[in-house]
Amino acid sequence: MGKVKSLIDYYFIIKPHPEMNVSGDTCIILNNKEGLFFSLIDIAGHGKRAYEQAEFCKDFITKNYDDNIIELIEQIHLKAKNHFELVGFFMKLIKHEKRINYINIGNIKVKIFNNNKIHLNNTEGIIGYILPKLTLNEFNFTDHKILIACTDGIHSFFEFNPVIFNNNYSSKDICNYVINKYYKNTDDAACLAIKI
Ligand SMILES: [Mn+2]
Repeated sequence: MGKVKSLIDYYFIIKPHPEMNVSGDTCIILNNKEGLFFSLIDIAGHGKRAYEQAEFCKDFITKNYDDNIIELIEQIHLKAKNHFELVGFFMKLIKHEKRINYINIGNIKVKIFNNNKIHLNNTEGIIGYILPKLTLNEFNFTDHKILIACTDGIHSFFEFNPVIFNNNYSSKDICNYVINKYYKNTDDAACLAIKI
């Protein structure tokens, strides 16, 4: 018998700066033996150059992520240093242990919703410029929750009330809702939603 893959509903939407057709915000999702890995990054600036730097990070993360989030961020920092700067949210979801491990460097907002709302910690710093000593954060969950991560192209007061939508709202619906309601229209924007 083959192993049954646990299905996790996740989705992301990237919206470029209103005067551009490419974005310096991007999302990278990888699936390895330990679980799913998600990263949402926002390169400083926007337009073609930011897009190319984001593509570089996407490629680098895809090739180099080996289950160690701290090591990965330190490697990106060294690659970016003196070239470009970024903020990023990096997390690993180990669903059967009902746990996520994460590091969120800079100003990406990450909120977890069910009946109440929890903000995940941010670590001050800018990858490629100033990186503090990194420690992995842990969040344990007991029941189903909705995680939403947004870059600063989305108003930071974004809200999502699952009671309004009932549980049939997919991660795609949630992303569309957040983008339609809270997109600033002045910068690249990215929204990632995961039903955990
Ligand atoms: Mn931004």
